[in-house]
Amino acid sequence: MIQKKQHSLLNKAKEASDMLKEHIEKDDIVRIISHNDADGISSAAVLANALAEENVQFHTTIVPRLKEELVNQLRHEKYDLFIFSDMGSSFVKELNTYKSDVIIADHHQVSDVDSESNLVHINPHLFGIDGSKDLSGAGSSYLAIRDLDKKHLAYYALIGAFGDMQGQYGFTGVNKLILDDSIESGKLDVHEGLKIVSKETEPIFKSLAYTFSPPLPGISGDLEGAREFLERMNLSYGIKFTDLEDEEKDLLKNALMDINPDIFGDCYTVPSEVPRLRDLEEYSYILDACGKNKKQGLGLSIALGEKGPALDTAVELQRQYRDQIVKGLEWVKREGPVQLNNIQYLYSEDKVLKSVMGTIASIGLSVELIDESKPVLGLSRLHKDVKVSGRTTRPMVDKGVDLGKALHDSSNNFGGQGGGHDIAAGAMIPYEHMENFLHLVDEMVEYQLGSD
Ligand SMILES: [Mn+2]
Repeated sequence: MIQKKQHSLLNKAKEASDMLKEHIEKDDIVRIISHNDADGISSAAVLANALAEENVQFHTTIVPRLKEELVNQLRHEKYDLFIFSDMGSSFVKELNTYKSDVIIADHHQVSDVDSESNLVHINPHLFGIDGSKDLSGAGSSYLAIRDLDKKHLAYYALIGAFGDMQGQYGFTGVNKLILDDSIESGKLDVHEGLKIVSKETEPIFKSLAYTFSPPLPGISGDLEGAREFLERMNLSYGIKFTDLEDEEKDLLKNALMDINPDIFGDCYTVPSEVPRLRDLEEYSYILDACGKNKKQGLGLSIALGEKGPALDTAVELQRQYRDQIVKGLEWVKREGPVQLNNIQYLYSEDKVLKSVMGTIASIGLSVELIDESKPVLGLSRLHKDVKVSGRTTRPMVDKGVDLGKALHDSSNNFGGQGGGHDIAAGAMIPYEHMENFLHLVDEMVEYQLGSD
């Protein structure tokens, strides 16, 4: 069954590769539109790298959200092929009416509009495959170029998967197939080790405090907690992990595994990359930091091979971003979320907190600063609107919670927009309706839990 679904998806992807080949032969310039998060930037990167290798020119735009306005504007641009990656699945109706060819390589929820002959739509949901854990946007994008003999680019799809929190507990489904491609290409190395970040670049207390997945309760996001933890073992917290003696590494490994056994496991590295980008999960965090700081172009240029000062700038953005998350988690620890009956939410007008609200909602949940028995919404006000990021846990989804649906329906009710996955979703709503919106989401989650 699973094999059959994958097979149908791969057939669809082959149609995209065939469409691409036609345009490559005609020397067309390809227009790429992608999303500004780590997955979206990785999606653009896998496509752009493939096109560059074929000596095809491309023009890329990376946006925070695909709006109808942009979709209607793009149709007037004189390109023969448009590729929408990590987005586009909700605009099949509009894209069907383009005069040019279109490829959508997405993994978000789909509407039930059939594609016209100018459009190839790659999306795991169309084939009964779960796009929240088995394939990312970058994965869909990779599938679109896979048939052009591009297995050496497969690791970008894994970076995207990490960006969408799909690889943290191992790769499954189509992601596993992509992992195998990547290993087969000789680019990727998989080995067991401690899954802590910046092992070669940061003092160890920071490596620990900046490790959010797997979560280390009491240490993740807590510089003080991380320092005390190391001091209790008489380990010097100021040196890098790679500078520890072997027996110190073992001591640390055992102590960390007592907190969370998942901290020791498969590490995915690309040895041919520069040290800072060698670990794929960390690569995704750097792209994420670029996107969050509206420097998506910088992220893309790094993924297209630019290093040196560009990478230094990105690493500095990552450093600032990590500091903001730590500040945010300290705030969560102090204040805690506001409780409704079936959901809880975080809201602040503080400029720094606002910018990381979705992230701290998600990390707060995983490091057990936030009670996981209720979905959490992170709310940040942007002028007249409020941006909502919702997160819950797999056990809550198993009990019936579907945040994508709850946020979609509730936001529509108040003139907003929303949607996403069952476990993670987002919305944009008018600020004036925030209170009512929250109560409606609360009721919907109650209904979802009760009706199961
Ligand atoms: Mn994505």
